[in-house]
Amino acid sequence: MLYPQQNRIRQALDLSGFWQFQLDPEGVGEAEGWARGLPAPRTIAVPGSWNEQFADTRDYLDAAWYATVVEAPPSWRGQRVFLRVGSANYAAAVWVNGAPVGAHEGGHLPFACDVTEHLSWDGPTSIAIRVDNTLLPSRVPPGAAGGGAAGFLRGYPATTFDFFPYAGLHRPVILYAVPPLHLADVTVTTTVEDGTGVVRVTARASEPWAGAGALTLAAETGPITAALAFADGRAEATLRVPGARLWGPGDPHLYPLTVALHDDGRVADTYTLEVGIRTVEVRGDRLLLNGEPIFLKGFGKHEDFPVNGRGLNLPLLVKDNALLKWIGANSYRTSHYPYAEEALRLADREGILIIDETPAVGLGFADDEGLIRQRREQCLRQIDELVARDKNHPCVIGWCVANEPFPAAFGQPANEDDPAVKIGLDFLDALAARARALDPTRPVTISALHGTPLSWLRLCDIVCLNRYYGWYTQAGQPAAGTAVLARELDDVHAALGKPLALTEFGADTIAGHHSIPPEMFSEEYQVEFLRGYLDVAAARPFVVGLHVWNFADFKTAQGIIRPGGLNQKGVFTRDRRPKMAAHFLRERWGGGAPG
Ligand code: GCB
Repeated sequence: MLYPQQNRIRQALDLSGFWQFQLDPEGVGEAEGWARGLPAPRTIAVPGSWNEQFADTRDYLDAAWYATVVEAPPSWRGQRVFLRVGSANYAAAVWVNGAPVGAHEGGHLPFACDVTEHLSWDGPTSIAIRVDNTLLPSRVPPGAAGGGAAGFLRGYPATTFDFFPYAGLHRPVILYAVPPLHLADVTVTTTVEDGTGVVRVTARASEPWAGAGALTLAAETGPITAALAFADGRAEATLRVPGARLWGPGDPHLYPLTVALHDDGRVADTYTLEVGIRTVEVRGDRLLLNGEPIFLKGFGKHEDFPVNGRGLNLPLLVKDNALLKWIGANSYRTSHYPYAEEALRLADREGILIIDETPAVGLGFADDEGLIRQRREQCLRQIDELVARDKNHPCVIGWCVANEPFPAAFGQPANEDDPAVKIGLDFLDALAARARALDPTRPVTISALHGTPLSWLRLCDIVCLNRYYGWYTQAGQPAAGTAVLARELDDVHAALGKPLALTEFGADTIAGHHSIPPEMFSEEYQVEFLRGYLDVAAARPFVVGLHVWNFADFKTAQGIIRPGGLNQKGVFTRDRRPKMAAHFLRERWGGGAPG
């Protein structure tokens, strides 16, 4: 699905702003006709989570309705008009002028409804979106009821995951118009042959159409063009860019590529993408970017900020990227769900490498078979939607298809003969295979918990490990923790011969709390803890990445291990002030000037 674009042919109207809002705890809205107007609305901001905008909605996760009105421009008549919801967490149903136009499950990926037949052309059109984020064991991520997650994580609200279950319309809602015959999809892949960038483009039309089109790539030496010949609605062409500037953290050069569809000799539709020419590859136990070994320095993050909740926050994206540069990081993982498309577009421009993760966190395999089947279907759908959304971003260097799946009991070492291990293997194999089938150009991984069966790790191109030796185990003894870590990394590498990355390691740290000798929760302890992990990794060339957990403190459910309802493993506070560890990492990673 192409991100809506405003150009001379395509029109897009961003409906971000103040909407009407009403909770529907009894689930009566549909029967009572709320799709045509809310009986007792209040005002809410979109995008944004509803949890922090009002006092009475903080822990509310059941159904709620959003409503607004819009006047469709008369010039759009005769076009096809779609309503695109960037992120409705978790399930959504949409009505236009009271008529149902679509529904979607899965909180972090966009969906679009064709609303052409339902718009008013001589007055306002009403839009209503019902969203609910009820924590159900059949959903992904699963809610705690019936799930097998760790009891200590089971706070309030009852999540199986360690972040607050923010709910609502988290990203822009956009009304957009395209011609009846239009470009429905574009796929770009790049390789490099003897310094020449090879850009392969596949374009798909909205119908099985035959006709012509064109590609134009704006190279520094002038436009490079190719003709497109559509047959059955599909066309392919290859562009060659001699002496291409390869995209990477040092020079994130983007080439504008315009795809045009010609009907009766005129441009019927056109769409422009920013293309980064680069290759990503796993060779032996190394990760290569543009044929050279690359070491990932960075973080697991969250979309999280006071008041906005998980809502798109453009200044925060800019600020966070500046802090990544300041600290000397070159990458992050979209833990534990796909981030806003705007984040990826910024990362494309700034040369930040991203491991793109699906919402598959908190999956256990000792549950009811029916539940596991439902989650599997949902996980596969989410991979389809994620790859469709993000495949053209050069910043995306890998797909992470699950975070910390666990066989029977969370965190317990697994026995390969355990039936839950086999069920999990089959499940995760299907996810990895789906990602590879959709996109053979990027490595696939799983971020794996301590005790994950080797058979599951074998599914990964890069083995990503989340480890907390010196925190959840070997508590208070960072050196004992790193000794365990060193042994385990050597064992896993000897068994699999693949590149390893530590995609989580960290210690909760209360900003301003100090102690000598270092004690848990102090800033000194966080530095000692991180230093130990960095040293172990530095001595092992097969470790190709270090992502500290976490970039910044973030909100969680309330529970006994999360004072203030915060996970405080950030090296920045929630409002982005550096802890001692941030300065330590900057020194180790050779950070830059304040951005
Ligand atoms: C993990 C999870 C992450 C948690 C983290 C922690 O393993 O992947 O979501 O926040 O541990 O701090 O406990």
